[in-house]
Amino acid sequence: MQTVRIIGAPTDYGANRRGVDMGPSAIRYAGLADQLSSAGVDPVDGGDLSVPRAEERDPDREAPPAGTAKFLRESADVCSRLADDVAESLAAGDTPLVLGGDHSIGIGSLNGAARAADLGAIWFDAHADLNTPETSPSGNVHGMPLAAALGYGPFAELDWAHAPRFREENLVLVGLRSVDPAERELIADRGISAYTMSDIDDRGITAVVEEAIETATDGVDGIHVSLDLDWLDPTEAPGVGTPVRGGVTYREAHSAMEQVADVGVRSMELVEVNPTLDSHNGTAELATELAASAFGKRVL
Ligand code: 4U7
Ligand code: MN
Ligand code: MN
Ligand code: MN
Repeated sequence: MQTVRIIGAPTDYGANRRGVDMGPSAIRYAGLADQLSSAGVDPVDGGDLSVPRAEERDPDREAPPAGTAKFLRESADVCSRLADDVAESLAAGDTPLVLGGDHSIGIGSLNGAARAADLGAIWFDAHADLNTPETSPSGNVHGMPLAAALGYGPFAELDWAHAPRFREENLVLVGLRSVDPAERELIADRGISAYTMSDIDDRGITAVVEEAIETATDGVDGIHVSLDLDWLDPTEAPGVGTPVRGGVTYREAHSAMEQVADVGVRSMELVEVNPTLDSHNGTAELATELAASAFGKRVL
């Protein structure tokens, strides 16, 4: 039986507001272990990484100098430990499931995954997360993980974050509807595979995800799935810090996760669940259901 190793990364250093650090608790409380068991995998909970509270760290977080990232050092510290845990769990033959926390932790999970296996990645998100401190309109690191994973920006210079990295050709963004000018330029210049909500409108979720899987898996051993809950429409997932109208529906999200399950998910993260903005823990619950679909849960 496939062992899914749950790793909590309760950060909110990278987000635009507090509360997303409660994500791992909320997702567990919503029944993650039972959902995974019902998907036919064996969940093993490795607990949470220890993450000092933001207030203890940087009273100036609201006003960082332009062109810098808020909590860069703190984010890098968590990500370096997370990368070790992800790499270790893959090396042991397990499937890491990282619970965020804000999406800055993607820097750690992608780095750890790339160290231990040759993978592609599908980034399900309303946003491109391709900023660097120089291009970011906000200074928030949760808008930078994909750029960092590809070697852009200051994270790439950290000792632990050196290559191996994900290859740009095996990286696919799905569901975009909020992209900053510099991100748009990077996608065009580098020819990064990206599907907007309009592509999903035109072609349907199944065709888009099928193509995304083909690209992500081309020449590698499997995929990492990064699921930012703001990928879904805010009516389905209100408990996120940066909601954007016009996201995928509940059924489209499940359908996409069922498709990735068919090729096999080697590594996954569920990020950006913010319980302080949620309604009756519904977004956390949705995250558990989508994880179950991604690990093979079926009705019949
Ligand atoms: B998330 C943003 F400007 N692009 O960089 C930024 F719109 O992990 C949002 O996808 C980033 O939720 C959202 O701050 C990061 C903004
Ligand atoms: Mn994101
Ligand atoms: Mn997002
Ligand atoms: Mn967000």
